Amino acid sequence: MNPQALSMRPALAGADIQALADRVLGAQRDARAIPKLTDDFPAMTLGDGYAVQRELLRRALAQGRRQAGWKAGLTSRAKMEQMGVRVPTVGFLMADMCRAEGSVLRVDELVHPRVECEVAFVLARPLAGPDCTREQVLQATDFVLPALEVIDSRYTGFSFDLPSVVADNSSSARYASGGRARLAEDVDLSSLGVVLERNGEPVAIAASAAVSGHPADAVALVVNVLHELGQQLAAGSFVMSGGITEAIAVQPGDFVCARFQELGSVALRFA
Ligand code: OOG
Ligand code: MG
Repeated sequence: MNPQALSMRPALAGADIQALADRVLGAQRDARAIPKLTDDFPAMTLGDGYAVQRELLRRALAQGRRQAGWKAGLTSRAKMEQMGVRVPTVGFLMADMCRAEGSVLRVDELVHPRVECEVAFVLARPLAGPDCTREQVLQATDFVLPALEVIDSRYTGFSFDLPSVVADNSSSARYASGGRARLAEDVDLSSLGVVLERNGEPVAIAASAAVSGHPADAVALVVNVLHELGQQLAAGSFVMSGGITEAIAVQPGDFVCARFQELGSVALRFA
């Protein structure tokens, strides 16, 4: 990887950012994989990745689509090891990416979907960086609830590096929340057990501490990255704190359910 890849300073020209946003959107629209962006743009930095992501968000808002919130990505060791990227990322969530719990998702609208189980936060108050802490997140939180994220890298083989995955909005595709909403102070978010099941079989088991030591730390990370990008979390934001276990691939016919201690369960079906 290029040594500047971790830099938040953009290296590419504005026209390149536009062209890369076109590539990502084309792959999303056609549900077909493309080579990771750094293959053609080896000088691309993390800052360029976020510049592409910001352009994707700008275009979505310009179409009248509504933003629901943000997500953290690559916040657990299981996810970092699975993807070979060891720097957490953020991505945006649009309201039209949300599906009701229990609903049926079409696999052919996506390239190669995978499912993750996550703790989601809904904020009562805005949060801004820098130096946002776990305590500030918990104080600003209205409630927490269990969520499934369906990620779908637009890159061949679900294989990427840091600038490329950030430009792909951290593989965001769909999400669903469900279960039981709880006040953050009523549950110990550092030690909630979760079982991820596919077709009734447990495929991954972990505890919420796998996410940055505490899922609220992952939300603080989102706030601090957004600060670097000149943004903040609005009141009412829906924020996903990142996959607790590794992500699991799904095929038509699969039924995926995450059962959380204290928070209940959330499920999706694939066709
Ligand atoms: C990047 C997105 C990771 C998570 O929860 O860790 C993510 C990927 O693995 O494709 O959403
Ligand atoms: Mg995720």
